[in-house]
Amino acid sequence: MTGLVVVSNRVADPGARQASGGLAVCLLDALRNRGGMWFGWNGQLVADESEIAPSCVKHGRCTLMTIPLTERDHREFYLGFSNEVLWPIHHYRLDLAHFTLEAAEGYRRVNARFADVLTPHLRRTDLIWVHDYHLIPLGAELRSRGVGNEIGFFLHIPFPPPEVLTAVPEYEWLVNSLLDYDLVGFQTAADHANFCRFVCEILGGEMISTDTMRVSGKYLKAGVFPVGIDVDSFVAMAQDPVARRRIQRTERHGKQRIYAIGVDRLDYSKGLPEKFRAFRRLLDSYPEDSKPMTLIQVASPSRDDLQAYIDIRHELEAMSGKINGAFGDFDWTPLRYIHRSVARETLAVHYRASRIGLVTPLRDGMNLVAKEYVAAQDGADPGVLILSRFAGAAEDLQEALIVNPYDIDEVAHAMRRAIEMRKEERIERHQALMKRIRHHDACNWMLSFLRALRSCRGRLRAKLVVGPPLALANAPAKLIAR
Ligand code: GDG
Repeated sequence: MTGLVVVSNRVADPGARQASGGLAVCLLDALRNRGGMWFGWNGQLVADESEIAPSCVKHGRCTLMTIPLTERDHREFYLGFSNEVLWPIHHYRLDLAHFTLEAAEGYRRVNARFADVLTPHLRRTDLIWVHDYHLIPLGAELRSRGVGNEIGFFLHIPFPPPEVLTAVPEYEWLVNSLLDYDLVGFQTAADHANFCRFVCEILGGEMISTDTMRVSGKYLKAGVFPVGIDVDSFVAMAQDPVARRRIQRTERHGKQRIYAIGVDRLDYSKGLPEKFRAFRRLLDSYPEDSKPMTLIQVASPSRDDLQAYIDIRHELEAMSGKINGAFGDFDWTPLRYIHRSVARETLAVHYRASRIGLVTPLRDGMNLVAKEYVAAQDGADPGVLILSRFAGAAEDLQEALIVNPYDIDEVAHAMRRAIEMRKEERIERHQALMKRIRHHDACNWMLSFLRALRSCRGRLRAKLVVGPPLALANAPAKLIAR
């Protein structure tokens, strides 16, 4: 029977099922049902490569295999290339990218090591599914070790147009390495179109059909697989009576308020300073006699050893202090800024208690918070989702109030509109959004990707021209030599 092998930078913890997102739960269930393995970094650091040994833990038919990284790997592969080059560039932030040859080499080295460790554990019939920007060249590394299995890759973050990508030194090599996968999946049609443009305009490939391309004698499928959530688990969590009672107790002591909620990793791509500015604009223009409005912003800590993340944290702390200082009162804190991770159930209940879900990233692959907010609403009296046009989710969730997050007047106006919106319109919009998030839920995402990958079996491989793996053949001399 075909087994599934999932590879990602970090591996989900099956013991923390409740805390995990829908994607992790879905993948773990699939691994348990069909048998398989999840391979990745265990989050630990060791001083030297000689200390790296894989450790395997069995959970029924699913094996979790993990390895540590060295401190140097962490600096070069994880922080350096993945998060200081690929993350900013893929989020259109060329100004924040810091490229060094050491980081690029560390990236290649760790991908090669992942392939070395994984290859002996693969069976011929396994389907291999590689995730995200940390592991773009892993497929090419596996091919160079003789792995002929179907290998798919899914990019969770945006794929920018060639005009942005070509600014990265080594990018041609990197995108070339994607050609060794059988299937490459993207969040949105816009990302898919950008990738097709890159392959055709920069690499000289051609489209054979809407989802198949040929480049240098190789065939590759690329498709759109929008990530979703486990809708029912969020519906259930949002109605949890214990958590609800806790919120009601807190609120009883305060005046009746209107809440808006934002939940984001503290990342510059999420548009948090712009969101705070828009909120301030709303407070400035708010009629005196209306109910006080409170924005709850959870900004969970993320990559806080990188300067760009430290800078934005300081900026947000200063902004929230200024807003509360200028507008707050003895019984009102307009902005509740929470810089720590909050339990998932608590998030769900707060989503439900908030009239507005404020999801305004400057750029985002999909954005699951938008879908979680919709799932958590009371269908009989739902809140309103305000969604950035630059989140992948906006391609589908058209019944949200779609805004330009850079335009703080537009966002402030959308908040006013959400507060004043009649219940009938809110219900109508919510029903349409629920249909959409159910249609593209976490399990559909996984099943449709795996179906497409399985359908590559033999079909594309048979057309392969025998020769050295393209990605390695084209690797920049300086990268190979060093
Ligand atoms: C990447 C892409 C793409 C956040 N704070 C807390 C918490 N969260 C949870 C949310 C949500 C998840 O983390 C965040 O998911 P997003 O999709 O919003 O964003 P990224 O983390 O940037 O994810 C993104 C995603 O991959 C999937 O492909 O959609 O575009 O950037 O589930 O609820 N969860 C808990 N406490 C928090 O404080 N428990």
